[in-house]
Amino acid sequence: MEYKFPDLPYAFDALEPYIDRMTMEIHYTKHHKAYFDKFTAGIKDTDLDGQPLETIFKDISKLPALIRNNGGGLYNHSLFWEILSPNGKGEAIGQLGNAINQAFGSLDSFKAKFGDAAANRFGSGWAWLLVDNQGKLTVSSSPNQDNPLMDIAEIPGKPILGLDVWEHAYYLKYQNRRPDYINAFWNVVNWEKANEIYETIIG
Ligand code: MN3
Repeated sequence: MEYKFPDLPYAFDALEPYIDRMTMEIHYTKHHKAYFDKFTAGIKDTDLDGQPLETIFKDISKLPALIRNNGGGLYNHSLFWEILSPNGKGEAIGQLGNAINQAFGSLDSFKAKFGDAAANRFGSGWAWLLVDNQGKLTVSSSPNQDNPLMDIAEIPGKPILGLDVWEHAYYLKYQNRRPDYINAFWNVVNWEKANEIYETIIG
């Protein structure tokens, strides 16, 4: 397969006022693009070239940091853009909505738990909603550009929602106020897409 730098599914200013235009533009065209370029350059002359990222992540502990950091950056941002939407604001729907209620008690208690994971991730990283390897819906966070698909993950599994808590994701608008950015995130979550991902995972 050929690696793809995905289109942004909406305009740079579509998530205003929750995520500002300039942050989106720099985040997508500079940060995400750099992960893509460095990953594709780094993987090119190895025998893993063309392998799906999910396959590469299963053995990431044996691979160079360049592949881990940039492959993670490529995957994580591709998912991130997909689970955001200017038509967010909704409630978790479908089978995912039911599973969230079952696993966390309510959507609000899920948001609190996910928000804690995002706020307490020291330095740069991501917060995740994932299905763990026992099939259970759970919350985790990871440093840098690691993710739950990697063999080094604290809680391995399949990601549904990821929230980027690197300062480059929020500093222009929110500066040191990461919790405000986390709260704003809930206004732009694409629950339809999240449910689609969940239903694909559980088959
Ligand atoms: Mn980022």
